[in-house]
Amino acid sequence: MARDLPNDFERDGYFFPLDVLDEQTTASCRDHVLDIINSPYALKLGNRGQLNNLHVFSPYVNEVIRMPKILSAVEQIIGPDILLWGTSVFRKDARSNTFVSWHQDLTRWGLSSDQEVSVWLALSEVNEANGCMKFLPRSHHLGQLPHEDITDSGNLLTPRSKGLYRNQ
Ligand SMILES: O=C(O)CCC(=O)C(=O)O
Repeated sequence: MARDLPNDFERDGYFFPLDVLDEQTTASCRDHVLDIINSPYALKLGNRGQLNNLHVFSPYVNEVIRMPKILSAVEQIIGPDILLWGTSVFRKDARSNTFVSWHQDLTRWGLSSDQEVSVWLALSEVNEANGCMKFLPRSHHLGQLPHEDITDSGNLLTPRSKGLYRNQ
């Protein structure tokens, strides 16, 4: 079946895969993010498990998120007037118990307009066994649903004071 980004996104709530970063850019981006995670700046951006808004701090990240392939995909969904809401890095180390609990981004961010799209960039190999992003296909047709936050030390969305990386 032919892929059609805006239609597939509207039908399923996601579009995957999108070939954006070449191998070299992926590796350099991963190294750059790891350097930040291991630096004292990680605490200014959240903690060593979830770092937010790296683009404000890192010109390199700021450049990557504006790559034409990314902007073009976003534009096909919400049009050319694009406002960046934020950037986040979720760290899922091998054999760790870290995960991101089920949520809808709009609800988490306190937004109500569905003129929003999240771009998820994999900075390492992604498969079902190693913590890939999961979707409930077509669940967006149910609209915004109430959330229950799951408090768990491995949940990267658990407030910092109770999370795995609380002291780091
Ligand atoms: O990486 C994940 O498991 C979740 C990421 C996520 O929630 C997001 O990109 O909005």
